[in-house]
Amino acid sequence: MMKPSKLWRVNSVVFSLLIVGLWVTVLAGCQSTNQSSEAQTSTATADPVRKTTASAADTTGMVWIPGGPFLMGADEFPDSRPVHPVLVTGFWMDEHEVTNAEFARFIAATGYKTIAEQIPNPADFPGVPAEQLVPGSAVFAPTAQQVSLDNPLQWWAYVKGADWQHPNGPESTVKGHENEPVVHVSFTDAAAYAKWAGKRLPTEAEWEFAARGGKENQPYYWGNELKPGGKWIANIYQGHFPDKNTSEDGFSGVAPVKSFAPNPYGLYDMDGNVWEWCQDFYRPDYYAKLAKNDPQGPADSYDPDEPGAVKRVQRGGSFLCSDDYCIRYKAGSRGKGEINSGSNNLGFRCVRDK
Ligand SMILES: [Ca+2]
Repeated sequence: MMKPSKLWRVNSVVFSLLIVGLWVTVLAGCQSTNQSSEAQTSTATADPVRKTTASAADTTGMVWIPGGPFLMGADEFPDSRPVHPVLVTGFWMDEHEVTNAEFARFIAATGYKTIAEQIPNPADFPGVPAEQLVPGSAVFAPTAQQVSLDNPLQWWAYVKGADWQHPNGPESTVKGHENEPVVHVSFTDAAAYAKWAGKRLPTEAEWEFAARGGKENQPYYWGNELKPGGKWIANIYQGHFPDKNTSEDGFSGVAPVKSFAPNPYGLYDMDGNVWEWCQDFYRPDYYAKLAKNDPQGPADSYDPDEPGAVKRVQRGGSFLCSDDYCIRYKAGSRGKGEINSGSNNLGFRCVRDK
């Protein structure tokens, strides 16, 4: 599967698709996204972030990840090669993805407005008529029949009024879904939450170390088999993408956190459910640097598929991942997304230093 990018909306002025405000996606992994540069967004979020209210020492709902050496990466994907030795210092990590209930507390305390709730800045979308610059976000919709998998706009739509409180559009709600992961959060939004909570987003190396759960490298974070013992153990996609989701794992969309068993560290849903933001900039060539001790990622981002976009790493895949299409839920694989874009399969969790 792939991810939509609001930025694409800008670039696709030449396409009539723009008229309906669709975002696009990029490569062969599921990713999501939208508009402008980091510098532009820091302005938008400066105020809400200043109110930091959470206790600096509170590790409630977090688990201690001991740290240590591991082999990072996967040979299967060009941007996760080479597999190389990395040493990670111990840290605390949220045991599950940030939920709607948790995010609601952040909003109530700060009045923060997510990117999806803001009117896109016309300067970021030259040539797009003002009436099309409406708040919204990318929502997956299954196609009516089998389609070729080369155009994500067939199953991703830019939906006016879709945001974290309205995951599927203005008529939808998170009421009754408090325990599900918050979605439609951009990197900018996730970073603002983390700062408020006295936490931070994980580095890509921390995330992968935690997801591996102390086990040696295997195709899946949970082991060698996709479906050990005939049982689905993560919320991914079954059936035929993107037209027929058989939901054999029990969920066609997001699952409440802790619906599946935790990994050896006590972490839930490191695989599937929703993509999770990491703090590192994305570059496909970063692993060639062989950064060893607590890698922090490259100094800037570059994605040849969308060279003008500032992107950060995403990890873990989502409920839309399968071996049919988006296989980026597999161990060591990487995702990426433009920093101001969100979608209904993208969330995050936080970490805290000792
Ligand atoms: Ca599922």
